[in-house]
Amino acid sequence: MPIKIICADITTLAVDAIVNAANTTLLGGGGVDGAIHRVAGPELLEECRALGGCLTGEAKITRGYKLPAEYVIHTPGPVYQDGKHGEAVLLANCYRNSLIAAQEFHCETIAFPCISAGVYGYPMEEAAYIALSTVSGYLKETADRLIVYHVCFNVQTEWLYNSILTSLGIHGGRG
Ligand code: AR6
Repeated sequence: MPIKIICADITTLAVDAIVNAANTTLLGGGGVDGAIHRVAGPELLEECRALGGCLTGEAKITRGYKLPAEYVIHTPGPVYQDGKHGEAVLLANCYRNSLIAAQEFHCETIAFPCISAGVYGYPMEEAAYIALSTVSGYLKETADRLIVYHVCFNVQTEWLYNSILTSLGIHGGRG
């Protein structure tokens, strides 16, 4: 299974597309969104302005500008309330729609952060489970040849992702 778990700063990765855990304005913010805009430079914001925002769970693609990645796929995750407001479906949609966008742009490699698990408060374990089960389900369904990196920002998260991957019976890999 072409799923890899790595511990890294997503802005340093020379993949075809990195995914931005954005907000619905697509006009930047903190967390991974802020980091991506800082490295990409002001042209990214300019392109984002022209997109007119994005609904939660949907995804829009831009160029990567000064990033090593060719494209950025922007997807606003759900704000976690109590898990009873459709958060899981919306979060799964983020992963699916990002993968569809990557496929449309003929990407071979894509890197995801743990969407919604920072500022938006999604419990990390549930967010990681949704990430891995959605991506592996999509790759199986579509027989897509994409290599998907799940980028963890610390070793605890990396450990969690690896244990979920094992519990799902998926053979991933590092790096
Ligand atoms: N590389 C990889 N992962 C990162 C990086 C990085 N450089 N920086 C943070 N993370 P968050 P959200 C991890 O808060 O919860 C913004 O203001 C982080 O540890 O970036 O979806 C947007 O504009 C966490 O595990 O995204 C929105 O308003 C994960 O990325 C809002 O935050 C996601 O954390 C979105 O919140």
